[in-house]
Amino acid sequence: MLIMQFRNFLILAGAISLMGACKEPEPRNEIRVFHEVPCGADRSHQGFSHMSNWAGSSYFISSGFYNLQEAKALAARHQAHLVTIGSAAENQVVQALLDSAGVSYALIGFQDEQSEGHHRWLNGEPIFYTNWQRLEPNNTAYTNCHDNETLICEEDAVTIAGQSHPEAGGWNDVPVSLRYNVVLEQICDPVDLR
Ligand SMILES: [Ca+2]
Ligand SMILES: [Ca+2]
Ligand SMILES: [Ca+2]
Repeated sequence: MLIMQFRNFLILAGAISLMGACKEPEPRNEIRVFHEVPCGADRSHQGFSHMSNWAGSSYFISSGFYNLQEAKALAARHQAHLVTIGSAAENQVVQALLDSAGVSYALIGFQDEQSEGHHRWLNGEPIFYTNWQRLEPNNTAYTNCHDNETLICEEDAVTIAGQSHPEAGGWNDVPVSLRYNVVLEQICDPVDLR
């Protein structure tokens, strides 16, 4: 009897250790998995012509044109923010998005509406990097300075330029009333990717 019980115990122990051996290995590098998954792919692409993923964010470029106020509303509707650019590498990612969509200029989330000359990211992100074009920001609209008798010479929104511009990837402050393509950014949620 005791021998039988011991034999059953050995069989059970063997089965458990076999189950353990078949278990899926844990992913060793979660960051790598995180970056490779197109995290924005399941979100609505309606109204956006291209998207790309980089370092845990998804980037979308609008096919339509929006001024700064409209762009903020667009971002809120898509649970995203107007793109923030924190490094030369991220600047390159955003410029490449403009180039793939054939866009010359697009609004980014940088602005100085509250305090002239004190540019801030709309989502409150710290400023690690800027890439102003030569003589920018100049806060001066050389064209379209009047709109229905109202002076709109101030420039408090900011665009990034595509490859057709001699200073491609460079930033320029522009009037908040003018409409441009818009780049939105979504921070991917790693929990969604499991
Ligand atoms: Ca960013
Ligand atoms: Ca300004
Ligand atoms: Ca300017």
